[in-house]
Amino acid sequence: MKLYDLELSGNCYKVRLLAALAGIDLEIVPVDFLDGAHKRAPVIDLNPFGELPVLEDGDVVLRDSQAILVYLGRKYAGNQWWPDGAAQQGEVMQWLATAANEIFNGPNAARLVDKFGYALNKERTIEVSNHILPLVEQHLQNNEWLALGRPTIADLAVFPYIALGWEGGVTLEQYPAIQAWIGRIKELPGYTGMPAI
Ligand SMILES: N[C@@H](CCC(=O)N[C@@H](CS)C(=O)NCC(=O)O)C(=O)O
Repeated sequence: MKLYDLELSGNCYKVRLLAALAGIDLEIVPVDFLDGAHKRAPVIDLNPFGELPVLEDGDVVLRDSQAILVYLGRKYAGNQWWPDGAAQQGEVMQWLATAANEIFNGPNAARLVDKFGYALNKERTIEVSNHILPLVEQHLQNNEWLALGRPTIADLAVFPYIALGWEGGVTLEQYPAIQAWIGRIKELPGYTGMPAI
């Protein structure tokens, strides 16, 4: 099973992290992102959106880190990381949506501006971050994990760009419960990091 990967991408890291924690074998295929290799064949043929990560598992080809977490969790990790029940899936899913919306447009986008020079509205990235981080903090003041009272792919989807936000000027001093949660994630057996986390 191949993961078309960029080491500095938090979206790719989510997938590498689940694989490490759940003992899933991944062949990492590094993509020369700076040279635009994700916009050319063969990667663009696998993902016409021109984005990483992309997972190739035999005939199954998937884009989007959240979708890949669901697939790997369901297919290769029992129901520990992605649960079976409808209510439980909904509970996890609401955080996957948060990862793809507020976290993507907040801390992730702030980092894209500062670290990679993307021409995005930096002020807006800070506004979005200042909206979502207090909500995550409030949730984690009363819960050890984002969903189901245990580590799930909800945590793996939301955590990377919150932890990387400092590279975009989004720091966590005001958020002790988030800091403690990041500490708990780092203690999970099999945990692996990425540059800047
Ligand atoms: N919703 C996608 C977003 C993926 C995404 O934005 N990936 C970035 C790298 S982290 C990318 O490939 N961007 C394309 C570009 O900037 O040219 C996911 O969660 O995987």
